[in-house]
Amino acid sequence: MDLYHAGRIPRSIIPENQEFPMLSLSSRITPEFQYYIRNHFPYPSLPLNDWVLKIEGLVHKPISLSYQTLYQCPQITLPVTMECAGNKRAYYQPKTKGDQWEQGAVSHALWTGVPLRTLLQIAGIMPDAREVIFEGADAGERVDLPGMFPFARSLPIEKAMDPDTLIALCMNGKPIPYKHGYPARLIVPNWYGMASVKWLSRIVAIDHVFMGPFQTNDYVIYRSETDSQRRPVTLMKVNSVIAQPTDQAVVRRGRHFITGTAWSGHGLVKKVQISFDHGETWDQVFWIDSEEKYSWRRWMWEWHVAEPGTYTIRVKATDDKGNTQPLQADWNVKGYENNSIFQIKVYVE
Ligand SMILES: Nc1nc2c(c(=O)[nH]1)N[C@H]1C(S)=C(S)[C@@H](COP(=O)(O)O)O[C@H]1N2
Ligand SMILES: [Mo]
Repeated sequence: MDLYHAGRIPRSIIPENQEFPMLSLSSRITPEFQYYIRNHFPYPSLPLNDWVLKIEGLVHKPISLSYQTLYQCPQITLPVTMECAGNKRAYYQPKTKGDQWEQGAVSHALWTGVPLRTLLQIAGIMPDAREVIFEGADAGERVDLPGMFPFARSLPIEKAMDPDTLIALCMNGKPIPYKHGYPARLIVPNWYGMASVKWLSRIVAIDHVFMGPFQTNDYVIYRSETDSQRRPVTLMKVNSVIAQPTDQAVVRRGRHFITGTAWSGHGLVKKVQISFDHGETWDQVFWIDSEEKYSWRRWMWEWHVAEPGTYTIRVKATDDKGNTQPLQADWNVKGYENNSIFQIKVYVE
């Protein structure tokens, strides 16, 4: 396996935020010790003996599920690439407020759990339910509003009833690590990570639009404070990264492997292209991984370079809906959804 066990890259200490060390991308599945971590609050303390998952609101029979009961429900396993909406924020010009994530606020794991839909059906979801709220056990203050808030997010009822929206209990075949949401977290394939609420404690079906601050203040795209065209962050945009070599690397003439990965929340990744001439011509890279729903695909390019000089390498991904990475992503106040074409400079000596 890995020769070099690079750990996560810290972005903030409390709350704990850490990147996946993209440079050491060596397996499709991110090992637990490298999977990125994104928290809004300090970790909650959750004694498992007392833990139950409540399902209430617009349901005929509100229920409280113990860990054991959940575990006994039929489960499925899905590979899911999860990216934080703030990934690559550090590359926006002008810079925006918030943790300066480079390219590692993204990871890939196998998640095993009970389809949420099964549980909503057991509780008897009512026909007038429009959204479902998911509340985490972590809570704290915000700088922009008075009071205490739990981390809570909602999904439209259609996404909540999608057979692949999971109440996950296991990550990579083991109970979910504490930092990733033990005992149970939501997994919303194809959506940016904020939707996948960790340390789930309560699920509430409602007939209106949820207005919690993690729904209406954060994870909203707007281009200025007065922008009237606001929209919520939902599906992950098509995106890619170059894992190796690193930007500004100095290498010898000869043969080098350029490697990376690509994903899209809108569909399957169909193409990753590489350019050495400022985007004039593009070549299709070679796949390391197969095409798989909800999954990133690693790729590589064997680069033979005979001439010393400065080389600019660009990579862009395209999905099966025809979405492709733009030269310049849509800048927005909160610095979300940066999927600009990735570019590095390499010096050959
Ligand atoms: N309860 C809770 N769930 C949460 C968060 C949080 O702060 N609290 N952060 C969200 C965000 S913004 C992301 S990107 C993912 C990160 O999941 P991870 O820490 O397992 O990588 O969790 C989401 N779920
Ligand atoms: Mo996130």
